[in-house]
Amino acid sequence: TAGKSIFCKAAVAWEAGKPLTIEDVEVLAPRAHEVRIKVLNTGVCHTDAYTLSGVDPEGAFPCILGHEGAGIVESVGEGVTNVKVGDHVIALYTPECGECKFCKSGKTNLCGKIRATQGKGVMPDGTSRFKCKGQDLLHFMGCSTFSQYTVVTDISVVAYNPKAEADKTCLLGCGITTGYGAATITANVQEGDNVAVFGAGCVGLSVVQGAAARKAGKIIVVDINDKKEEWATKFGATDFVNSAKLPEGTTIVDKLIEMTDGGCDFTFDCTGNVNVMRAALEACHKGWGTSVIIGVAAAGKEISTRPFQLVTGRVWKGAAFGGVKGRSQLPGIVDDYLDGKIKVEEFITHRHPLEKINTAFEDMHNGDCIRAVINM
Ligand code: NAD
Ligand code: AHE
Ligand code: ZN
Ligand code: ZN
Repeated sequence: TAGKSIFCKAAVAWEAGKPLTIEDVEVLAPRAHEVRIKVLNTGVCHTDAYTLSGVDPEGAFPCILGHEGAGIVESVGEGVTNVKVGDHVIALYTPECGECKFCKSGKTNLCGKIRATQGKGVMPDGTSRFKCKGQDLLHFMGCSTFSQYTVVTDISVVAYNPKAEADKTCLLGCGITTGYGAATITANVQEGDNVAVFGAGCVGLSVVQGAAARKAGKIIVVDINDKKEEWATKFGATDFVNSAKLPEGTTIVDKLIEMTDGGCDFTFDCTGNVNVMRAALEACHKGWGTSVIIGVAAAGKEISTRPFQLVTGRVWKGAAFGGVKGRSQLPGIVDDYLDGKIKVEEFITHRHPLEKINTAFEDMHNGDCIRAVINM
């Protein structure tokens, strides 16, 4: 099929705030340094809902959302050497070119090579590979996994051990890797460290899993949904606090400082709420405590705290994709999953066929869902 369009089904976001609609789309052939993937499974991440809601300053419509997907390489364009037809792959919204200033620095997993066009919803040559009803559809986060076939740049894809199944590995394309990496790479949690994790979704529970792997001391999960206590415990949390049910006059910051003899070594925001981000920073131990922002906040939202919080040694940082370098490190994480060192299927609470993808968005909003996996 090299050089030819494929016609398939995709969930299209025509405009912000509206449900997705299943459409017949045309997926053009991959051009030079592009890869066409038959998507087998995709997770639905909170970030897909965030962009669909209209609060993402980079959100552009109509588009095909989805960035947590796995599948098989269907065809490759000229010059592609890192994957071949038939490879089992995960799409990478954080690509790795290995050549740009970011990649060469060794200091970050962010890659600068295609970020500008990715943010505009187009391929590096400035055009789209999707057509529907006579118009172009935009790509999303360089992945667009809510389509049965998608085209990505070669630096945005990585092959992994095919013994691992796409209906699990898709979640390593975002949620699980993001949280696990934030704990083990960005924070580099050490044995005995006291940790607080705000927000027990797939991302927060993955931070818990990473902190537990590092034999952290206290691993305190903070959420406003009591149903998350059982989930937190399952992934290795030692304590659970419902921040909406504290006694009058006690803040979550007071509570965490009391529980950890002065504050946490590391805290993580996995909610995207800027007030939570402030509390997470202020619950850090004076002199060294570090707070990692993972949650994504709406356009116009800003974080604030008294500068004194930083003067007295607390550190505010953040990470995308858990600081994980997709092409060099993700295959090893898949192997860790196969070796039983990382839980993956435990996060899956719902499964739906592509036609029911809007149900996955409803699942996310009703509080009983950790991850819904879509069968394409
Ligand atoms: P989710 O919706 O599944 O989970 C969020 C959790 O936060 C829920 O359990 C909810 O009850 C809890 N929560 C909401 N308000 C709270 C509050 N005030 N205090 C405490 N808990 C609260 O989301 P997810 O898919 O796990 O994603 C979490 C966040 O991380 C989102 O903002 C998402 O956009 C972002 N994200 C960022 C990256 C990255 O690379 N930086 C990657 C994936 C997701
Ligand atoms: N488009 C938003 C920012 C969204 C954002 O921060 N995305 C994260 C990944 S979330 C995955 O669920 C990310 O990778 N950020 C780094 C980057 O380069 O986008 C906005 O505010 O404009
Ligand atoms: Zn995501
Ligand atoms: Zn790069």
